[in-house]
Amino acid sequence: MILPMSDKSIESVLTENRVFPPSAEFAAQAHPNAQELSRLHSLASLGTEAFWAAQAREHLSWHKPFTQVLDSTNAPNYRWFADGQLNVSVNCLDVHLAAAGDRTAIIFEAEHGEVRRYSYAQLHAEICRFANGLRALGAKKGDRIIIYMPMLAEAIIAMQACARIGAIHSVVFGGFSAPSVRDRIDDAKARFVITADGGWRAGKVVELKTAADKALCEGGASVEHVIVLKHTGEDIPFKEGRDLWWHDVVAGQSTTCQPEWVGAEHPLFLLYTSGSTGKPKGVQHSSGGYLLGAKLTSKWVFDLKRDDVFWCTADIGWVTGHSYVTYGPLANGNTVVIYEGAPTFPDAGRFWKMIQDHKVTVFYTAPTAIRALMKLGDAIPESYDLSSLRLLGSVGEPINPEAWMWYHRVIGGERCPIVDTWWQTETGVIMISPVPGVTSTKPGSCTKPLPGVEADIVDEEGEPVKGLDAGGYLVIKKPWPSMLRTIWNDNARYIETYWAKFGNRYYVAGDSAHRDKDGYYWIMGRIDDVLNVAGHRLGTMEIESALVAHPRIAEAAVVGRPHDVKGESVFAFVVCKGERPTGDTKAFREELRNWVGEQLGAIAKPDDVRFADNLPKTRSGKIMRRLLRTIARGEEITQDISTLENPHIVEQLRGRE
Ligand code: 7RM
Repeated sequence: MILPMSDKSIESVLTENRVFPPSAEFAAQAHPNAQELSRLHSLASLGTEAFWAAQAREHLSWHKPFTQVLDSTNAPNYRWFADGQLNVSVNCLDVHLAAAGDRTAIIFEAEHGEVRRYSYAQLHAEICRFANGLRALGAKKGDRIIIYMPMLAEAIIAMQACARIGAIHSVVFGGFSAPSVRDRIDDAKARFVITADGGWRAGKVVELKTAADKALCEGGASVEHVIVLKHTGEDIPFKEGRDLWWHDVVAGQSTTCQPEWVGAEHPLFLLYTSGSTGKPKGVQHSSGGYLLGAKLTSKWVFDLKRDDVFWCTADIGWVTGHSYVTYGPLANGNTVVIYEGAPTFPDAGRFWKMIQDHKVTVFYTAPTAIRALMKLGDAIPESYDLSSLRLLGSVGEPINPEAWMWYHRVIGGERCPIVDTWWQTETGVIMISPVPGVTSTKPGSCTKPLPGVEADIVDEEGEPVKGLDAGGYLVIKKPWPSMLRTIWNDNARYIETYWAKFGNRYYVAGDSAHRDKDGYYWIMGRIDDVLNVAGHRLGTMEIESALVAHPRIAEAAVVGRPHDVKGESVFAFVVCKGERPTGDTKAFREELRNWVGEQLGAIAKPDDVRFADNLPKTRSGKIMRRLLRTIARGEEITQDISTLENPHIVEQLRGRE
């Protein structure tokens, strides 16, 4: 394993000297404010267990209060609040009904423009009806239920209904194909699949039911029923006995439903996520600890208040959609916006129009979306009224300073703080992030750990790195309530992947990081994305940032390519603003090489620069670096490219068109 980062390569980090304190106006209304945050930090510094116990008592509604806080008997399989009982859906819905039943919980916008609103009371009623319907089919506590749906209110209803009866949901992203659905059904041994006749994306129907059928032909023997929401109205095959319409399942069901009280450790969901090797892992999350984290971080990081309209653009197929659409904001009684379709449908102004129309106050999206929209120019967002926005968030990958500055200037009107939030499927919730009313931000840094999170950066021996220019493995040194509990069916893999490296002492995130003189964290990327060029360690991310800083470059991905003399050389895939350069591009490639040389030093100059219309992205928007490495090496492609957002781009990346 190559340890990340030499002094040289972090120059850009340590010389980033732009600092953006929150405005006095924002700071004055924020919670936590500076005083509240320092109180939280000092409480946590007295002991994380007592800190989390106090938070759990204050912020969750318990059916049976817990007496045990952290159980480390089987470390690193930690347990939190284990003898307490609660129900997650009660904490997200019922607790608001008396005082805020009329408040809007969900504003749903369909791709074709229809808008539907659900108050907390209506949402509660729909969840209860569906939960009763599930029970009538025999679904019970501990059953696994696959949810394979478009981004509809019904997807949230399905998740919450599972939580209400103690069933364990596993949401499969609607963009995934039949084999992924099948693998997840089989690994989880799911009894039910909840899907729709189809979904809308860029004006076309995504055939979910057809994919589900295919998955069930090839496997999925554990599935008894498929519940199908009528949404597009397409004609679909229907298997008598096995398949049931959603509207028939809920017909005649009561709008109240006795919740299943579960232990705090009862699994709330499995979410499959890819690791660096092997098949996707079923990350298992708890009920109590997870919900506590989702609720608190929604409040702390997004400063959510009663009148906020929060739009997290993530699909519920990703952890971000779990924690910051379905669970966190609803536990706080906030209003969330959800959108079914493509961000550029019918045109690239869709996000900005929705912000304008729904008066979105807090907007949370991914750097890849920001860069894609940035590429299309300022005029589009500038033609919408974005003045309702007061806070912006970023998640999923490091955000390059150029995209950060654009987000700040063009979307945030230079008045909105940006929270760059670091976390993972495994951490459950945001771990390192600015607290927007307090933390001064720096473009490209996720700043500092939240209260109760004991992050550190350690070297190969597990010793904390010292000094300014030292980088290493990002680790979390104390268990936290929303941490994953295990990998479903594979506890050995849980221990091996996240704990074994440093003798089960720390949770190893798999990212490399630096800490600057102010104690700010800079995530350099996955530890397997690090290059070693002639003995100099380079973060691919930094070279990408340098490239993207060029006025003509919209997006870049850098990978290593084996090199006879230098060990590895830098290979850059580049997307230009406007047209892709074709014909003789030698002069422009040379210009870019020199540009990077100027920014980072000659060692970082790419040996190869290849232009493409886009980068290969997974459906969640992450660049598939492994595929790029294969292409850069000129090797045969063995990866499955069917899960790419844009498989057609591969030929272009290979330089064949
Ligand atoms: C929430 C999510 C996790 C990986 C993680 C990092 C990267 C996420 C940031 C980030 C830099 C960030 N879950 N990552 N957020 N890198 N800055 N703010 O994305 O499980 O799908 O991915 O994503 O490498 O390990 S995830």
